[in-house]
Amino acid sequence: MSNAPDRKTDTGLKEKTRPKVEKPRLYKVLLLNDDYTPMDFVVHVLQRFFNKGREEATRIMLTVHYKGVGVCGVYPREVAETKVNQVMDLARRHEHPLQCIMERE
Ligand code: TYC
Repeated sequence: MSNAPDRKTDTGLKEKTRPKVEKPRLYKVLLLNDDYTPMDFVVHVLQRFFNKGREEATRIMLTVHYKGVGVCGVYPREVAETKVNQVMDLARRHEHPLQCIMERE
């Protein structure tokens, strides 16, 4: 919010144009419900790729199961893309129809 020099990024050098430090645009990674992917598999995915503990992973899985969609996490674009690809790849290899998508915050 403040325009004061940032303690961590100010180089102390005199510059005519300040180097622009862009805050990365963030993307939500979402899981979509389906009728066939086993609940245990979804919990495993949330633990493995989204660093959730068993309890939170189960809570997110049940949100998706009952509401149709749920947020796994929020990340910069490349990180979100990697996670979507990891989930889709594992689901494909296990022949589950699980869908994982990303959406601008
Ligand atoms: N609806 C699935 C079932 O009853 C479980 C499920 C949860 C599937 C979340 C996908 O993203 C999902 N086995």
